[in-house]
Amino acid sequence: MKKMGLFGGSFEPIHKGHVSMALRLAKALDLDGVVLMPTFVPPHKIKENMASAEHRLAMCRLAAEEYPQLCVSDLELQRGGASFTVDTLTALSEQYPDTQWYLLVGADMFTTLRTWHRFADIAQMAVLCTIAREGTDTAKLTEYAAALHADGIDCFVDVSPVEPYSSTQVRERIAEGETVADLVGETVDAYIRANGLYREQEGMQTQTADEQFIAIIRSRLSDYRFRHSLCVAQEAKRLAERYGADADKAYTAGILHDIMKDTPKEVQQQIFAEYAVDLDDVEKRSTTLWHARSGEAFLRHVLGVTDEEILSAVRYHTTGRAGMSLLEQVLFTADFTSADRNYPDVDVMREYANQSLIKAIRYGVEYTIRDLIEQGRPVHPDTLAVYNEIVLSEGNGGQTNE
Ligand code: DGI
Ligand code: FE
Ligand code: FE
Repeated sequence: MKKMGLFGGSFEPIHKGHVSMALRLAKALDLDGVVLMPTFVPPHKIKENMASAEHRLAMCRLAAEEYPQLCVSDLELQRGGASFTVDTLTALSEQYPDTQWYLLVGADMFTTLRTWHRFADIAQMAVLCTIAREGTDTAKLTEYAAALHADGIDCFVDVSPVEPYSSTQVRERIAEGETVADLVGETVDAYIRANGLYREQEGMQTQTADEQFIAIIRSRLSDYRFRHSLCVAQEAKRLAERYGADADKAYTAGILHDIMKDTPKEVQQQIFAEYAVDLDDVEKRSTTLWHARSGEAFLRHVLGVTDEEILSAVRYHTTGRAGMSLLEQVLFTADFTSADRNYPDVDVMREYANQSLIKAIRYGVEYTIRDLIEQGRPVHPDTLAVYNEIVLSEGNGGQTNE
């Protein structure tokens, strides 16, 4: 009969402490080998700079390479989802008949074994083993083992500690730019470096473009305006889905549309000068219109946004224009109907937005024009052009003519 150890763990990453434990067990119990079993890590537990299952597996294989006693199984990773130890032992027993299994668990986990799923079956299929780490309460360990023995359960406890390394320590040192070859060995260290694993920048690079844009507007906008932008993004996405526009672009345009809204006038003027943005007469007078023009220029020239559809949606989000694209219509409307809006007839506007974008845009434009007239402010020609376009095309702007 063969004697095999089973050592499961997230191995994130595997380090010399793990290897020492496996080798110590193999030697102490004269095992034929030890199977290292990287476990599935549930998605909600994966932090930004964690390595993928493939990387964890590859590092285990590298660590095991120089020791003939060690091998690596991807059984639990293949299974996906969380695995119970009892299922893994059952599968291994089928795969390797005539084998006595020795289950190696960390000292901290050992004293919880009785609570494991189908513990009695685990104890039937394997001898329960653990090895102390520096700092382990060994008295507690031997006491727990004695109680198991008293119940007729086979176990093995080695109280002379292995190196006190931990995966957390390895990741922290890498994040601080320090070398970890002494903790994980040369080959694993080389693998980590070659793949840029566990570095803080790695997490940054995996940020999506939208996440980066959100971080940028967060730093440029007030709490109120930031929240508004996220609400507009959400609403633009919803309207895009409803009306068949590109939902991803709508979301991005929503995040970005007011990016210059809280930027001082002098800074916006600099942008106009630097990027040769020509303002027309109404725009020159109405500083409330500036953020759409400076926003477009900032996105194009500073942030390097190249998508012309997004750029023009931002440019025309305040005034609208005749012949608006679908994306422009979606953003223009979302700016009126986003969840944060609470002007008196927002409900009417939302109802219209669900009926037709044109209906909503008309209502919004009429509202704006009326408001501007009341305040004696100029109406931008593009805004008048949208109004006229809709009224003329619907043919029901009141009476035909005089
Ligand atoms: O940036 P938001 O507050 O989310 O909304 P917005 O970009 O629609 O800006 C609204 C402001 O812009 C509001 O003060 C009215 C003004 N505005 C909208 N259309 C026109 C306008 N101002 C002028 N002068 N002419 C317009 O046609
Ligand atoms: Fe705006
Ligand atoms: Fe807005």
